[in-house]
Amino acid sequence: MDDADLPPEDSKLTRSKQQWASQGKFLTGVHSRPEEERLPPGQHLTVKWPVLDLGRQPDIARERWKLEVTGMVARPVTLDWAGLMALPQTRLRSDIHCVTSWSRYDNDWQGVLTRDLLAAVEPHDEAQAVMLHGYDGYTTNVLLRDFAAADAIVAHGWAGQPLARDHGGPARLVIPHLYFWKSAKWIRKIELIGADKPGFWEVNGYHMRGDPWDEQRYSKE
Ligand SMILES: Nc1nc2c(c(=O)[nH]1)N[C@H]1C(S)=C(S)[C@@H](COP(=O)(O)O)O[C@H]1N2
Ligand SMILES: [Mo]
Repeated sequence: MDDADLPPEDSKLTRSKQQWASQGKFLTGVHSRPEEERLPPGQHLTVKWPVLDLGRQPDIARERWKLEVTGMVARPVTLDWAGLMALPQTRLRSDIHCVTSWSRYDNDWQGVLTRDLLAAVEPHDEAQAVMLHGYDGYTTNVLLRDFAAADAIVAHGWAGQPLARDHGGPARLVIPHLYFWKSAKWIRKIELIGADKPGFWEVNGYHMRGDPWDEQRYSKE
């Protein structure tokens, strides 16, 4: 029988729609799920980009800036600005998740992928973790496999502009899949180490790994 001969309320489409309504099909399947998956548990969205640090914002001109990549590597390097620029340059977009519960979507970074840095220095097999050092004396630790994530970047540009000093310019690390305290600003030294050991916040009660999807905020759960 042709659906066009029936009253609309008995058509296949009407019956399907009634079924979808009773199942809540589009409520869970289409509308809310993508949002829930993008924002980690306990986080809220912000549009502005807050500034968080220890209160010392070093003023390092690009001409004076240097980045040491050292430790358990075959070919340690000290990059000056020209050296950083000579490495492959990448643009990518990622979200920020700060442990203080704000998240900010769609940050456009420009810089050098950590994978490209690692390819240049050739890590030893025994290297398991990385200590990141800022010009302000800040330190934070990450596992080498987190440091080497495909979207981790030493960023010198944000939204098409040079990275501002208060956000860690001339250059900072960005590791999007971990809480933002792991993303060291004013990066001065990247040190590959054997066993993982705690940096500044990790000594002060924060988690060694800091995965926002597992709410790894503090060292005591
Ligand atoms: N060198 C350095 N890096 C740092 C910090 C710092 O105090 N010094 N603070 C961390 C913390 S706790 C956060 S939340 C982010 C904040 O980066 P933003 O100021 O660009 O938002 O930087 C991280 N990296
Ligand atoms: Mo933070």
